[in-house]
Amino acid sequence: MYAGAAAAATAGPPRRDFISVSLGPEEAVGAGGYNNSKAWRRRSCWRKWKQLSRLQRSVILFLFAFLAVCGVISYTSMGEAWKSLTNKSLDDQRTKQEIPGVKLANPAVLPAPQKADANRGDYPELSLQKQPNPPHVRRGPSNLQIKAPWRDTRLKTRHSTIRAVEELVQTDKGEKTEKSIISWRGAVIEPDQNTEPPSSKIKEPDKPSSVEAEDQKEPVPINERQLAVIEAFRHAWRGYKDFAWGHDELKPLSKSYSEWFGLGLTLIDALDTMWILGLKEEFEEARKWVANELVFDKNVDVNLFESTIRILGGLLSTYHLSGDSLFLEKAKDIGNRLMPAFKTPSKIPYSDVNIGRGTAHPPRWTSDSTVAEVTSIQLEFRELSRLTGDEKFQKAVDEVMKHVHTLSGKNDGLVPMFINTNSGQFTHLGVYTLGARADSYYEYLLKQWIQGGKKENELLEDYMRAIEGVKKHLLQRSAPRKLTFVGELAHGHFSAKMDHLVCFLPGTLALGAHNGLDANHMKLAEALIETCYQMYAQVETGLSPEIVHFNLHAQKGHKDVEIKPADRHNLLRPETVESLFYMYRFTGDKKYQDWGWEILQNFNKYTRVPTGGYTSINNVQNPSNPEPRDKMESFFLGETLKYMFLLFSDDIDLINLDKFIFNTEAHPLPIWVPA
Ligand code: DMJ
Repeated sequence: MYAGAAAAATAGPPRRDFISVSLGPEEAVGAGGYNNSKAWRRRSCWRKWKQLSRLQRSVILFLFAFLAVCGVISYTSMGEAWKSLTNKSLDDQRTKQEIPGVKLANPAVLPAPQKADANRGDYPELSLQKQPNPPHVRRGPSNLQIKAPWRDTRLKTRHSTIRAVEELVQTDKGEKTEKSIISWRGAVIEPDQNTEPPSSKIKEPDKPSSVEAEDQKEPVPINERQLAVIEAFRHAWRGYKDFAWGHDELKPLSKSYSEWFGLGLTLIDALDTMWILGLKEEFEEARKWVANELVFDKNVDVNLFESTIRILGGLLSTYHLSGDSLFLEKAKDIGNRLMPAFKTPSKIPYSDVNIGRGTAHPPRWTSDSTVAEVTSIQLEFRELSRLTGDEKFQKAVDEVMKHVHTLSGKNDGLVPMFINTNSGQFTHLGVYTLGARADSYYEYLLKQWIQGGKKENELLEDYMRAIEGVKKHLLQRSAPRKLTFVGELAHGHFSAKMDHLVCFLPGTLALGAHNGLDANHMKLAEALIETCYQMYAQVETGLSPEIVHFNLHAQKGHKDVEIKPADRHNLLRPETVESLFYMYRFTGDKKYQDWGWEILQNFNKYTRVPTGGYTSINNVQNPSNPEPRDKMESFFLGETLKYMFLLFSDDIDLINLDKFIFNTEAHPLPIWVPA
């Protein structure tokens, strides 16, 4: 018994300033004494309550309610503070620890990228609607309401997951673990989850009824194959950083660099890949270079097409993903500097522009431009107009498309490879290919139509007609495996030659079918991607050459694919991996991931340079000496590794194809009226 209570029970009137604890009915005091029974207390409280006026009762009730609300709020914010404290210390520990086996090029923790027009935290919630307009930039149309593919929490989860899987891979080298790994934020990673045999279509969740609904989706954890892509990217980036920082291309063997335009091409091409892969430190460091070192006011000739798809496209997509207006400012600058290219008698642009002097010219030996080049800059210039409100960019490139639409010299929608900047007419008539010099004309017909909300009928007409032209004139089957391939036509003669570049086509056909075009396009895509895969699988190194010739008749001891000595090189090109990505997204058939995985392993086997970087090779037929060429093209980081990473992902919202359209350099730009 509590001593004070015992004293009260025996010593007269109760004192009200202490707590009494009664242990049993027998201890209750008789009538007239202090009655502390529960029933009595309840009755007495109730009586007191009844005696209060209505106003007093209301005031008391209000106070109770107020205290309850305050209690809930302070409990929640304490919880958050506690959580962020815990996370911060985990983050701190992590940044201090080096990832086992993965040596970062620069393990320093860099400051968060600063927006040119506002302070912002790391990778904030991104919404085009919410972004403040940078100075002098007009708002885009209100129908564009696109969110970045993930939110802050999503990216953070990804970083922690990357580390968890890295630890798994490093500790387990070679042998498979039975265990699931749980990251510190609770994302479960099944070590074997992506090595299963082909199964069904990716389960597409129901369309979110609103953007908010989409935001609530759980991020899909990174898997081992994606981690291998991240590792490959970091290895390539290390070479670039150590030996070619700020220059156009890495020469990984001679540990030096080459310049093409002198504009840090690899760095700009790789920006959005770093964002998508979640490589925050690398991104921030590159962003710093763009802010402090990237200057376009240079007396240098650049190729209009290449600088549009790589630089303008790269800056625009990075702007959309990061919300950082620095990239839009740079995009405007280069866009304006490229405009002199359109000052030609026909308005068909010249191939080259001096971005410092504001002059443009065709190549020295001709006044022709390449058809693919003048018709594959539209996605970027149109988007620049939408973002800036300055219609001159879109007007210039739309005029080119309208003009090409009306031209004669096509063969059932197939276009020649050259167009004259004076007359505006096709030249070198009679040669038709889906490879070099014509390829992305076809790709951009479809993609512009999608970008603009599927309203520009001339683009669709030209695309549909061209695919019919391909079927009629260029499709053939090889022997012995009856692989469907796209050959070339020269003055009525069919050639069984196919560039690796043509392997963009299965992906484009699949994208068209996904957007409601002829379902047979998907069938054709399936046949063609098999062929593109065989262009790797039938070769000694498992890597495709630049060009193959298909056998049309079975010959003993011959495969479908023949390679000429001059065509044996591999430049680390993306087209097959690009199409594998589309095919996997739209079918969910895991064989496409497995094929991509084989290709990545072969890149690692034959093109990886131990001191950092990857190199093009001269001979895909000689595994013991593939003859490294000492050059890492910027599209290896801009395209090949990005498409690999996306191919291995099961997250359809990681660059949702109903919201983004990839330019021909794999830079995602928003669809103006998303599906
Ligand atoms: C890239 O620059 C682009 O994909 C372009 O469309 C074709 N050539 C390279 C990659 O192969």
